[in-house]
Amino acid sequence: MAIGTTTSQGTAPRTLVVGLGVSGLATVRYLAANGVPVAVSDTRDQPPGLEELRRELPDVALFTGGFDADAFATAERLVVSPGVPLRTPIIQEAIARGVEVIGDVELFLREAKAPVVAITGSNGKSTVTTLLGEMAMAAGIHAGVGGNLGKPVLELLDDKVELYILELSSFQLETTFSLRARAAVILNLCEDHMDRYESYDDYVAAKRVIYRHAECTVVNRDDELASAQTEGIGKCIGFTMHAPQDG
Ligand code: UMA
Repeated sequence: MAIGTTTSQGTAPRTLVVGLGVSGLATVRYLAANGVPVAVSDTRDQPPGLEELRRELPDVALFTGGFDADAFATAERLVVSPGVPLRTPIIQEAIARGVEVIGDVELFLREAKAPVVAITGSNGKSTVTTLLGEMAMAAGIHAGVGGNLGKPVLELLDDKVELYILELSSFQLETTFSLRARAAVILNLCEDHMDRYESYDDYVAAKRVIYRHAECTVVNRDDELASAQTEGIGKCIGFTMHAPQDG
């Protein structure tokens, strides 16, 4: 059901936000605040961010109860929420047409001015992210802490922030291309979200994006897959539950 089909901006929205949950709402707010024509599509009739969107940005076109074909057809860019699988046919069609498909983390990285520490893993990533945030605070560093653990990354953007500490899920990493982390870690790997991936290798590959272009990789020496292929990416620091070895 289309419950909004026009915008007050006068032109067809060029950016379509796919999914109106926590990250979708933050994305719409961010784009609207920057004057970018935006529309939203969600498969639910009553997506979680509906009331807030209506209240704050009543002119933003919203298509609910299914992914609206016209809204996708006119979009030049999709900002896809992490919970929406990229294999969704209408998203695959957009990719085939050459439409840019990114996530909120990618938008964030294009704007963030402070270095990023990026944390992923199948388990323990929220704990490590929170702990690192506490350590930064204790060291007097103004840190922005968020991502998959709750606060959407676009809500962290602030010129006063000296260091961003982000928990990133494999879903978020699938739509992230500009990550150049000051330090990146995959804490551990085990089968997770296998309904979303064709194979365990696909899931691992999604996670490994975190190491791409990292200045420093922090690797779990006890986890072969999490620590593999980090040579040549930058400085590498290992951790282990066993007796440490060289490097
Ligand atoms: N939606 C569709 N079609 C679909 C799937 C979803 O329209 O096929 C819509 C839903 O109707 C809903 C919206 O998309 O309105 C929800 O989007 P979302 O699932 O991406 O959830 P958000 O509220 O935006 O929260 C997301 C993360 N959710 C997921 O990755 C599933 C949150 O992680 C994260 O905290 C938040 O962004 C802020 O960054 C949660 C999570 O469960 C905690 N993460 C997984 C995990 O930790 O294992 C990866």
